[in-house]
Amino acid sequence: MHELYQPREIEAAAQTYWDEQQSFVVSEQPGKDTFYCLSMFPYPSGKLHMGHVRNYTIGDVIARYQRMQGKNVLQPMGWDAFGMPAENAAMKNNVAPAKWTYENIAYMKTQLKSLGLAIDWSREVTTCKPDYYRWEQWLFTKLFEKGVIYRKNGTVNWDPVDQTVLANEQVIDGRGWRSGALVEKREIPMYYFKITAYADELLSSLDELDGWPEQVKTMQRNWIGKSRGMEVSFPYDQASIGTAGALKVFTTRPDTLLGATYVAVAAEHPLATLAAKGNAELQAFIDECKHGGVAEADIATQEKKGLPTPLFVEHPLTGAKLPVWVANYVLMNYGEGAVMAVPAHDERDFEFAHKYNLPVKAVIRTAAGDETPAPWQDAYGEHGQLINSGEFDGLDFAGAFDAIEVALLKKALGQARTQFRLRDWGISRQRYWGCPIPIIHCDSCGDVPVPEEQLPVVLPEDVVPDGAGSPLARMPEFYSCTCPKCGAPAKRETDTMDTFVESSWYYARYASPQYSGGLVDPAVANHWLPVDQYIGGIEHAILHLLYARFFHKLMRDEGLVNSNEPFKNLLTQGMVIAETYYRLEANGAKTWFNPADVEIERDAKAKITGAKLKSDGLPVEIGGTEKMAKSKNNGVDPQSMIDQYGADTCRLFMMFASPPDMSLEWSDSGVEGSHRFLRRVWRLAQAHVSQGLPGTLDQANLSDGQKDVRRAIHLAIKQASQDIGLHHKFNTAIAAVMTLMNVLEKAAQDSTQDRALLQEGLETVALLLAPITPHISHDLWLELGHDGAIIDTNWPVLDESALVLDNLQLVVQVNGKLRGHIEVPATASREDVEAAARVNENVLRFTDGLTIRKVIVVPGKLVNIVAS
Ligand code: ANZ
Ligand code: ZN
Repeated sequence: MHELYQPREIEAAAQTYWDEQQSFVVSEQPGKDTFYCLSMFPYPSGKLHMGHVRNYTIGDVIARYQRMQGKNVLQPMGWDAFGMPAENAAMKNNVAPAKWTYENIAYMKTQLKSLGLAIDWSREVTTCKPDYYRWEQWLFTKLFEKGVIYRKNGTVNWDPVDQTVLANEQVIDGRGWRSGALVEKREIPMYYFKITAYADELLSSLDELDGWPEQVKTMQRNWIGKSRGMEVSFPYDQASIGTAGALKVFTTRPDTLLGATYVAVAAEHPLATLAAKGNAELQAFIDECKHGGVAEADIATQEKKGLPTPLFVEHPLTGAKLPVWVANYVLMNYGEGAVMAVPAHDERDFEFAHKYNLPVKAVIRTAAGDETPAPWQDAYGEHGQLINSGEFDGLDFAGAFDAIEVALLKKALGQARTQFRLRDWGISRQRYWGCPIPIIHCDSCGDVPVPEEQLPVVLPEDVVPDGAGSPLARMPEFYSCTCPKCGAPAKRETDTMDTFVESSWYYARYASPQYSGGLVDPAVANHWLPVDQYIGGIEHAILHLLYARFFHKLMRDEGLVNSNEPFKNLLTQGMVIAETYYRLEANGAKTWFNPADVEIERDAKAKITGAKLKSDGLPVEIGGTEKMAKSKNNGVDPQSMIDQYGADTCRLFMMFASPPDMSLEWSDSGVEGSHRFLRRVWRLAQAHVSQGLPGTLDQANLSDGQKDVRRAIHLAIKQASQDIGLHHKFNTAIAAVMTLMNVLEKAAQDSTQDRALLQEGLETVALLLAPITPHISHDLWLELGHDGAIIDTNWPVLDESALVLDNLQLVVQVNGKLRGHIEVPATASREDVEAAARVNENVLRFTDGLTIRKVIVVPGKLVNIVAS
């Protein structure tokens, strides 16, 4: 054993051993408990960042711990390899996205391997490879035939200069991110997954996910947004509209029906189109509404604007004529694309009515009891008793809901309806680097799914996009084809799928990654699924997790899996944050400096007084800690840390610095501290091993001091087992091992018993650290004389008897005041304890001259002597 801890050497040796033994390659073993541990797979952006390292270390600690519990553990890894960054990099560097992506994957794989993750690499999946996406296309055709996927016109962001569709995040302040052109809304045919058909189940089965953070479930519930309301029809005023008919609206507040003072429709609504005929001003407004992003957040915050029309509708209960407005706050693809406006009780309507001087009629009594508070300062949005509503006056929300439904039903002008905020999932992207949509357009047969034997529709990999629309749409060699039904010349779809589609089912593919008979081999998939532990960033709390849950149900309904939910337990890891440093430039902009290039200045008490740039020695401002990000230049490259200290130090620091679900602050001194701790472990083990290994411990004959050491060993086992196994609190588990190390370093090493005890202690340290710092543990285990590898060893078993104390320390009080301590045998009777307390010298002193009235013994804790 080397005298010094040399991580580079021992890490290489451990990794070579695992590779040669194929230690992490797993197969189905009937009868053995399985544990499927999955970390969200990375996008191959170039190199690992700290967030990845944290995510994968957490997953690895859990996987290795479960393996030590004797379970058959599956921990796979792959690449979420399609997506826009590859296209952007391609344009910048003039390389094909495929080449860029595959090179990144190769590099990042070596990085992941250097972390020593217990991954079954034989199951690696890469979503941009045809052997992966062919199954996505296969499922697509099945779902298209079933009607779960359909095609209809959808609204997209259109960049008129770049002639391309933009994702919401590419629209910045209403303009295209590259061209700066004003973005337009455009209607184009798109494919949709009918996720709304599963809305109810996606909502209700959240209740079964006990192993998910409450916060994530709440976010999903809000996203799905179930609301019970009523659809209400406002008959057309034929004089102004010209035809018979009715304007349908959806409202969650039918109790406010008598407070409706106007109706408003979306710019795309047919009544808006009708009113705009021959009305240039209105047409211009409608066109303006079609500009700007389609993101909901933009719509919620934009200034409310509208124009009146000459059209009127009739109130369904009173027959009063209400004007029809066109308003930018009404969304076409929500509810009915029209609202009944109740300014007194709806925030948006209030703001609008205020601006355009529309009447406000209060129909709900406020909590303060106001009937007609005027002037109104704001809408009153709470539920309450009805007023100014004729026969409905005095009813509460529920009563009014039902009574108004009855009244509307009688006139066939309304009925209760449940509606979801969730929209169908539009998956068409007019981009190159994605999975081709397997549809062929034929003039006579329509949209024909590509037959199974013609799959996959392979994406050509040698294309360099130029940013102006999809290159596929300009490649006849890609899109020219014949119709599978009639054989006539036809055109292949050139849109690709949203990359969220690939990440919605990869976890299932890992079960049988090479299976060529289908998307999954159902028997094998059911052996492993659902995932026992899923780990990833909170940024995926909504979309990715919702889509994956949806896909699981789709796969279930195709007979591919038999569970209802994909992820039993979810751990959302916190952010990695670091200090930021900047200088204010003359133009007001900030230049950010990387922490590695900055030197901290401290006063005598080590308090930070300032910082300066290493290169020029001049001061920089300290900007506070923030999430590691390119924009603030505060990222620390994990590779440089691994190169300098080794993977184990890196892993130990990440797990020790904070619990996994909290944010982790980067600290150089924390890394150094972790490294020092591993060196201490090494030093103690080296000193021990160099004297030859001791014989077995004679447990029956331990001195008091030796019993204390053994108790420390088993206390550490107890603590670490609870912390890792039950709570995922790796930081406190590590603290328990550190406490044990303090004891072991001070323990006597004279007798053979002492040395046998230290052997048990060091073995325990190696085992408890094995999930966290697997390389050093691997080496120590061999040095401590074991033939087998620690990776095949079980987690240490707690010896309860070692925790039992021979003697107990009790607190002694006189009249409730602490007056001393006594040590008594753990087996002492109440009488013995009382007797020992009575003769304690402090007790004698404080009861001198008094009569002892009562002695209270709380076993194992204290004795209180009441004297007066
Ligand atoms: C009248 C009313 C009175 C409303 C009131 C609210 C408060 P959730 O809960 O999200 O489902 N709404 C309906 N369709 C809309 C559309 N296409 N664009 C914009 N807003 C629309 O919201 C339902 C409420 O959102 C509906 O109830 C409607 O306004 C509005 F005191 O109707 B309410
Ligand atoms: Zn045809």
